[in-house]
Amino acid sequence: STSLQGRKAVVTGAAQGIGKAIARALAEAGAKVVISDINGEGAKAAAADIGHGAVGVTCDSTKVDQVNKMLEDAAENGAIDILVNNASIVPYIAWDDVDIEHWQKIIDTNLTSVFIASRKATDMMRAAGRKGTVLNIASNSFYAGTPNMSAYVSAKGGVIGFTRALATEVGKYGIRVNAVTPGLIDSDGVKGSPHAESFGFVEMLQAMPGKGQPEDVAKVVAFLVSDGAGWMTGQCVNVDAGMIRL
Ligand code: NAD
Ligand code: 4PL
Repeated sequence: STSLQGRKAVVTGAAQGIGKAIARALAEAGAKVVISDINGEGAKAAAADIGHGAVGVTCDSTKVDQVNKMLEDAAENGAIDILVNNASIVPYIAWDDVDIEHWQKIIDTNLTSVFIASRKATDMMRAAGRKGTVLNIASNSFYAGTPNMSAYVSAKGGVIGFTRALATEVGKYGIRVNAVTPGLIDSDGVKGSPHAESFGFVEMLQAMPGKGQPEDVAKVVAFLVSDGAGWMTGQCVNVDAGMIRL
């Protein structure tokens, strides 16, 4: 079934954009959702907008202590059932401007954060004997080698590698680990960035023309974290209107 009734879920970076749409889709499917974001005010506003008992909390996904506490709180003396690692920075930066500071910030925020939350969440699931699931938001830029985001593309490749490895490590406990690779999406972050100028180009490559919306990703995520996808793990599902043909 695709119902998430009674499940406890955490979505990181969910104050806006794709994360917020995922939080809404999980809440509408019956999950109790914690919206975690470095922008705590935005997280609380998103929770109020979504309703269904969603809660917004402040948490920097790069900080081990903050993430561990956020997940302990969300678990309410048990374990969460669903972790969606969505928080990330979506930079637009010419290759000539990519320095070590940029590289390390993006690897930390977009890749190491996924390890930090997955380490804690899967440890808690195992301790509680819970067959939970982790869903990572990667990007089709890993396949396309999209320009002006070299550190980002590298981090997302790392996320896909980690998805495959973690699925193996925790499969014996019944914990599933999957990823999705959205194409360019008209999220809050993209609307206010130079990426918004790229829609014409990516639509030309898509089998189906159109601007990808956060909800297009959220629907697929809601399925992948449900029991309907119970025999899927270690997979990476591409969601980009056919821009990339795997
Ligand atoms: P967005 O910029 O609209 O939202 C990102 C959210 O993450 C923000 O609320 C921000 O506050 C939060 N965040 C950033 N750093 C954080 C940190 N250290 N700790 C906690 N929260 C933090 O982004 P979006 O476009 O909705 O992207 C969401 C996800 O989808 C990201 O993983 C992104 O890489 C991925 N993605 C986006 C696109 C796209 O075109 N928009 C395409 C493919 C993949
Ligand atoms: C194809 O993940 O996958 C722009 C910005 N274009 O963040 C992305 C493509 C962007 C992408 C992405």
